[in-house]
Amino acid sequence: MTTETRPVVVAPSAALDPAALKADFPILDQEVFGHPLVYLDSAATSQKPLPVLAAMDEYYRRDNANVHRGIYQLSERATAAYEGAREKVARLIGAPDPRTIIWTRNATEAINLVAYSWGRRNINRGDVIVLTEMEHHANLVPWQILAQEKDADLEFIPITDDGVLRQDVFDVLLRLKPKLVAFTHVSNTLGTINPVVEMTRKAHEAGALVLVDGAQAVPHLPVDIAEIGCDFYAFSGHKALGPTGSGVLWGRRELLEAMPPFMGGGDMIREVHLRRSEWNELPWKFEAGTPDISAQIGLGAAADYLLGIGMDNVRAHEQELVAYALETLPREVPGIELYGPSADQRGGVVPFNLPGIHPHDVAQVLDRFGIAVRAGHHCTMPLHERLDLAATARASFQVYTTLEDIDALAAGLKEVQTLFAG
Ligand code: C6P
Repeated sequence: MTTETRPVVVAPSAALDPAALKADFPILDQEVFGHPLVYLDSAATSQKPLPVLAAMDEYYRRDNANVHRGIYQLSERATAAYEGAREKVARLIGAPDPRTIIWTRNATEAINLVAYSWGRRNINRGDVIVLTEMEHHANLVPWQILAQEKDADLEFIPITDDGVLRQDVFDVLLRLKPKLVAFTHVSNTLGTINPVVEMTRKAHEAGALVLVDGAQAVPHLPVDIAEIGCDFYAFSGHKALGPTGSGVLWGRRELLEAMPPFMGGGDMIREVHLRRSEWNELPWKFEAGTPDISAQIGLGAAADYLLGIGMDNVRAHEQELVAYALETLPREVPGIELYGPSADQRGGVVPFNLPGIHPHDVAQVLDRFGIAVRAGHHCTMPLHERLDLAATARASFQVYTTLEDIDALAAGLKEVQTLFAG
């Protein structure tokens, strides 16, 4: 039986009802060019549920004051909400100690923090850092800057044509005794879920530290830092149903203790004299200046929301969506090219191309039907080079994505083909 004629077999994920959850996301209840909005760009940023909006609203309406500074009710309430959010996020990723959760603006800042603070102290001339061909620029450029400054070497784990990391080559690269291995948990472009536990174990056996970019993992699957065993884990809040401006670096406590501050200023100090200062304890040593208080409070609410649904249920739902998309799109949209591994090996991301039509044109026409997808290189230019693709279009999912959204995408793509055939 060919892919075209195979019936769609997807088990419904009983524990999660995306149509009901949609009601929690007011932004989704709108029309675009006269069509109901079909939002398929959650890998770029997710939409925000009512509890997140409410938590931020409450902070600004009732508690707005700076944190850790005022000895008065508003500041105490703001501080309690801000620090409480740290505990919620620690629960979401299985971090045993909330003081090892460092607030950042996003995953990019979290990775840069490690590159500047740990990297500048520990990477020397000739040292090797191992990355992969599928990294987002956020987990590539900071290491390029560091390697150029320190005259260190970057090595890359290649991918197969299906977008899976070549573990055999990783094993060979580990013989170079790298100081650091940094890789994404889930690829933002292909959706590949990398074997983080096994890769971390192998890297540690070779004497390397491990940084995992979890920007596309935390929003979509159960993440347990303790089980992964890595040394640093970075992610953005805005992809995990939280607000923009919220992000996290988790680090192993003894490493964070030994690292110098990334930025200097208020709140990150214990004592300041004219010619020297003493640093605050964790996590505040890395949080100079007034933080994005409402954003981190919103992220705490997002963590509660996701935990309330259950990350196993989120993962099961996205697996169902990916399986459905991988079956439906080739059947309904003749000639469509799909990239990436099988549904069981990928998160909620489906990149594609319609031969002969630029993905920007595809996205623009889809927009006229109310369908939002991303088109371009998705901040993974080296990965696109490796796959010999100038660009791709990408549909990406979240808890509120339904099978009907994928049907709408298929119908929209047929319209694109008709338009460009004419
Ligand atoms: N990927 C996408 O559309 P920031 O911008 O710091 O919130 O996230 C950076 C980042 C880091 N790692 C991975 C794996 C990512 O996917 C992203 C962001 C978005 O795919 C925007 S380019």
